Amino acid sequence: MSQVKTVGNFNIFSAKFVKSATSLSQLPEERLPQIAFLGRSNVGKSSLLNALMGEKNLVKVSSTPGKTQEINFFCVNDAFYLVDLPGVGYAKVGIEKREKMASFIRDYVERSEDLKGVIYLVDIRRGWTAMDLVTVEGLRESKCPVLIVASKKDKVNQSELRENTKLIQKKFELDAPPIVVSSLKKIGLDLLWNEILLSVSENEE
Ligand SMILES: Nc1nc2c(ncn2[C@@H]2O[C@H](COP(=O)(O)OP(=O)(O)O)[C@@H](O)[C@H]2O)c(=O)[nH]1
Ligand SMILES: [Mg+2]
Repeated sequence: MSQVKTVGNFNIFSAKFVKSATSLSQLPEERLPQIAFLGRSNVGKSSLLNALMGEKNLVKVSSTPGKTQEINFFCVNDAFYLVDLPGVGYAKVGIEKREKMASFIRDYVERSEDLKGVIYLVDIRRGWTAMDLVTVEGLRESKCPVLIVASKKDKVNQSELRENTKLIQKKFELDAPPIVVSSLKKIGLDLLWNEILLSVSENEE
């Protein structure tokens, strides 16, 4: 029953959906390090979580953008949580709901003591919006480690890849070019797992 999966160099003994939360009182009871995935709706957060965990449908990939309204927790190897956050700034859900979601995400980021970092996704082909820049700035201000990752590598050719990687590095003021991944083609998952494992093991007694 318990089949070990290997993604990149990382062995996954178990990957489970734990719970959905729509308020801070609903966070998982078990205290484990958390790594959260954030970015605009449709940028590929849920697909990336599935790819990282070697799953196809554990995380729901919605055909309706902006539908995920809750924070979903997935536990890997009974050791840490990967957290699927709702897409930021999706226009069609209405200003009130959007504000509510934004403040819930902000509260979660500021108050979750177990949050070790946020992986912020930007579509390599579509690039960023002002909303992305503001959100990342906000995370940095609240002292939350942010890793910018560019998604959907399979959608660009070599020259677009070079160009857009450079632009993202510059715009988000990164010391090094962002990791570029493709959930579809399973590219870059090894690099990303390395970063995640570093973050969840930091400050471990
Ligand atoms: N070509 C390509 N499409 C992707 C990739 N990752 C996600 N998608 C597609 O982008 C859409 C949004 O993906 P989803 O994971 O639901 O994004 P989320 O809203 O950020 O959770 C879906 O149609 C996915 O199939 C990728 O690496 N390559
Ligand atoms: Mg999603």
